[in-house]
Amino acid sequence: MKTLELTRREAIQLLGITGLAIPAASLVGCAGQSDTGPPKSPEHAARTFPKGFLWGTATAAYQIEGAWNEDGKGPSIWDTYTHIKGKIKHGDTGDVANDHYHRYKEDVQLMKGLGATAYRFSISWPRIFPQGTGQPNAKGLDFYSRLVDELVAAGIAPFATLYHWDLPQAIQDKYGGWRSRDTAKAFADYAGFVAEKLSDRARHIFTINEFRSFVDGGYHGADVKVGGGVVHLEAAPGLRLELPELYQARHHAVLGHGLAVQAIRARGKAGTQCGLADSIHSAVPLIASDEHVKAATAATRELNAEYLTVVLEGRYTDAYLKAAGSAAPKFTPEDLAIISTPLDFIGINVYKPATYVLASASEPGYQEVPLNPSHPKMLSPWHVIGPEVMYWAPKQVQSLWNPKAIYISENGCGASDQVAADGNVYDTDRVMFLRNCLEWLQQATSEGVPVAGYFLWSLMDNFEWGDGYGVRFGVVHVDFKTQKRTPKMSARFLHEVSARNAVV
Ligand code: GBH
Repeated sequence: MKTLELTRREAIQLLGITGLAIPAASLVGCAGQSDTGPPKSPEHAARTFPKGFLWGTATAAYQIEGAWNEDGKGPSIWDTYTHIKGKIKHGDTGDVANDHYHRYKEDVQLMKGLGATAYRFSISWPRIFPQGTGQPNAKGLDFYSRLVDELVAAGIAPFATLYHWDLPQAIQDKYGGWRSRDTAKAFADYAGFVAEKLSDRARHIFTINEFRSFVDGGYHGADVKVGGGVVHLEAAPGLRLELPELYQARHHAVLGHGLAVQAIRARGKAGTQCGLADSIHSAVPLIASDEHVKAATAATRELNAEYLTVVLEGRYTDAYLKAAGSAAPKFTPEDLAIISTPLDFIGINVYKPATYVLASASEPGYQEVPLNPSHPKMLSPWHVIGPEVMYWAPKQVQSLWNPKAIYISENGCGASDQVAADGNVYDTDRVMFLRNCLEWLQQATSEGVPVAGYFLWSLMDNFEWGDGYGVRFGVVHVDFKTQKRTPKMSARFLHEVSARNAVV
């Protein structure tokens, strides 16, 4: 059934009543709907999300906390990296960032003001273990403990991420970071410690955020073709290793995830929900008919072979190992069993389609469709617009791996927001982007895809890695000179969505 929205005049014509003054209210009554607004079709009414669906925002420690060397925190590889001249636009660093370390109470109130029911934040490993391993730093743990208490008191469910890229510099120095299995083991020890201390209140834990970004970006670097342009990807520690070492680092990262899950289960409070947050590479069918939909799902499985697929299936795909050739990672069957330790949920960060595909008669059964150079983008040069991925990504996760629960652990967009003369921030592009994404997500949940919550990236403008403070992702504007926070129009939008549990 097609959505039928009538203007008052059309309704009058349809009813064949002309020349009569009919009060608007009685027209609404004709459609048998509520007493305000235009008539609503059943589809309209069904723009709701499942009962208990969580609405939240997401952030990461290095991007907002600041206080980079306070209260006994050890340096992370991002502290080192941003302090190298020329690495970050405008020489920006996360030294102060949003000063969230000191302003967390105010920031939790901001979340409350958004009507948020959940919050995804990350924990800085070197705040808790300044040397990466060994003696914990009580003051570091205390910060997160106070944050979690504050969230719980505000009725906001804390979702903690253990690793959002800020590896202790000591671990980089001692072990060469993710080049070594020792890093995976140290990560598990840290994960178990945090679970023991916080999982009585933080009932959901994400191990690792976006393997590809910090492993491929940090150990190899890449130039990615996007539409007509090329995006240069680099992350701390900014190494340029050969392929065999890259493949091995990838393996150690998923191994670290698996070991951490086991440590959380062993030391966390019973019933702690454990998963990961990965930026799934979802292949979107250019044409949504059966053969292309099937081909796209197969493509998504292959495009995630080194991360999600091995975590959820316990094996590297044949095509992945074949393509790697002599660079393929070295691993044991025991490694694979650890890596694929069952999870309670899967978090997917969804910003854009990885690619569009069509079915193909030749191997591997699908063909990537080159992106038209004129395909529209949001502000970030990588941010190709394709909101239908918010339907296909969770749908494909369900059909490939059938998890108990899926979270959209990130979705959002960068913009160049400014405070207008009237004090408002009119981020119309962000509201447009978010609404389109949520329309598609709602279609997925209405078809029974088990998405349990949505985290908007980000609560507030923050340190956007290599782009510094120039690209703003927040629904709250931050003036980095004064630390003044100003909710944008998108904050108002999120509040409405959360209050109604529906697309608005
Ligand atoms: C997230 O990554 C991060 O988790 C978060 O910290 C960050 O602030 C936020 O998004 C905004 O960037 O290969 O064409 O995709 C976003 C996902 C994945 C986007 C890698 C950039 C590189 C270009 N990122 N992607 S492409």
